[in-house]
Amino acid sequence: MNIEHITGYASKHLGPENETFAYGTAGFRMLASKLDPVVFRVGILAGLRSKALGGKTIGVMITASHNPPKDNGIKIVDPFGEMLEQSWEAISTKLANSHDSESLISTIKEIVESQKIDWSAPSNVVVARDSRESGPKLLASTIDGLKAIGASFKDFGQLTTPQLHYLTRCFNDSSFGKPDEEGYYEKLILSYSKIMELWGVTDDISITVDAANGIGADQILKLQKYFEQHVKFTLVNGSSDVPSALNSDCGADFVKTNQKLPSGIPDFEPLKLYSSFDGDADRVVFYYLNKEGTFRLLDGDKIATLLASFISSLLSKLDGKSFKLGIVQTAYANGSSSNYITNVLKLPLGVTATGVKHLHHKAQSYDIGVYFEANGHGTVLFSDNFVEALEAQDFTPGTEQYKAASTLRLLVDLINQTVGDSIADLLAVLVALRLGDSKTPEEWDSNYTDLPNRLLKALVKDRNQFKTTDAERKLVEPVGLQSEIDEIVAEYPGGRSFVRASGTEDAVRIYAEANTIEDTNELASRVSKLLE
Ligand code: 16G
Ligand code: ZN
Repeated sequence: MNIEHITGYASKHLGPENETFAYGTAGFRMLASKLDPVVFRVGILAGLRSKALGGKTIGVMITASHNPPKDNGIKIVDPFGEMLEQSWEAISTKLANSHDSESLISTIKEIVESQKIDWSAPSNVVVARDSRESGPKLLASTIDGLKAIGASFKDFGQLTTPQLHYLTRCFNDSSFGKPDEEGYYEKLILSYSKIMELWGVTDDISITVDAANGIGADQILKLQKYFEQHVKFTLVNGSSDVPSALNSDCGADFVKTNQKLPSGIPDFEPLKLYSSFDGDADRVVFYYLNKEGTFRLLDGDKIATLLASFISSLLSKLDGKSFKLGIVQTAYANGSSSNYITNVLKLPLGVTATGVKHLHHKAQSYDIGVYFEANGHGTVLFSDNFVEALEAQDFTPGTEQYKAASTLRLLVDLINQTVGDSIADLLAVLVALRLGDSKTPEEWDSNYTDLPNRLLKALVKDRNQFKTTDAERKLVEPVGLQSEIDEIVAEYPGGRSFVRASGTEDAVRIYAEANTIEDTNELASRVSKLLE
């Protein structure tokens, strides 16, 4: 370890004296102006993580997703494209808070020792960023961290978050795909066009994409070149070069939170399908105007049920072979969607705490695990067992069984296996609509009707006092609060409400749903009064 070399770089990225950073649900995320010392240390950490794994490639993504343009963030991606292993979150937090050179060196030494890192081991890192104005400078500081410990790195410039996850996986597992941006698009077009060919679909499908004025816009334009003969994308809110426009009155988070149309769609046509990505294109939601001209949202819950029904119908054709298909949601899933999954689709339903890593982990317990957060982040995971069984299938070409098995095998390639991906999910939804039972946005929407719901935010003195159990659906602390919530909820037919501390903001969130809008609003406001 060349201490002088490290401290030379560190002197350019000293941390603030009285600030504490924490690796949260989505890595480190805050005002971009505060991030320089943090990203430098994350660069070091990514290098160390790679050394600890004998030189496996680690990913680093600079993004603040749906957050405002003045924010930014950074997160680390593990070799198989998953979120950083949990035990390393505490290690990252420790390093991020080692503000001066001396404490930085001693924390590095501590990590090397506790993780039994061989300093001479190779270290490989891939980095990318979204379209934010603060990105280039923060990327340069991250690279300083990598250089400080002599890590090898490859800078992919601007990518969506799921593209960076894809690349990280490819570098460690060549069977996953070609480790460059082109490889990502090629994998999508190949699987999509083969599915459509199998089913004899020759007509074009058209879809409008609101790209939140983020990196998704650039990538949709590149994608269009590959999909020329299959899907016609109409891009709106595509100004990724106007930093102040990012996520502003548009994008998946805006549409889901406000349950209304984004700005920027000039001629909104009834009964046509529209979609919105978030700023780093790892979330997608859909919507349409019904005949009466009312806005109808098709959120993550609706995506999960659409994809699960389609997959379930394919599985039912593989006679003689049975596989376990399950859905994973969080407490924010609409109660109607959960009832539909259990009572109509009759599929096992898992509920986990908020945050992709929890859902992803639970989804891995099924042969096929469909997981989506209501906000539109999610994917479908196919287990190795299942893929092997599909590859070994010997159905006669041309039969229904053959078509079903081949479609399932191609879906494994189409749907991003590492993380939720707006582009891949969009294509999977288009496939499910074209080939499944629900053909139109209205038919898709009519599977179940969402219960009215409300999400409020409360500022409290110390959000860490709010401790939950049962996948965040019940408070254990502050003691007594849950029974007060239960008493209020019991007064409302179809009522459900829960309170949890946000993992990304200094606030507590209150969710409520009930059979009527009036009841929902009243329930939400009475529960939030308990927090005053
Ligand atoms: C993060 C999570 C997202 C979750 C959100 C909840 C990842 C990659 N992202 O953005 O899945 O919905 O946090 O935010 O895990 P909250 O804790 O502030 O409610
Ligand atoms: Zn995002």
